[in-house]
Amino acid sequence: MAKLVVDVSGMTCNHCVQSVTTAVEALDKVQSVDIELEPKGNSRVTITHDGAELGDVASAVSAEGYTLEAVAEQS
Ligand SMILES: [Cu+2]
Repeated sequence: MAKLVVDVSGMTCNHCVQSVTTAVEALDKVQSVDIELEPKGNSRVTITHDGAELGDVASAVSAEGYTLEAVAEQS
């Protein structure tokens, strides 16, 4: 299982967390999503996956109205 950690801007509350979790978990090859909400900055999104594409994650995040700002860790 691989891990992808990204920083996402624009998330302010648990509704945002739920939206992003649902959207990213719906992607192919994503096992689980864990989000550390940081309402005043970038929230940290940890994705456990089995070959998911970074571009697909970025698209899912932006489709919900948020922005993938940076990749913090990829393994
Ligand atoms: Cu919100």
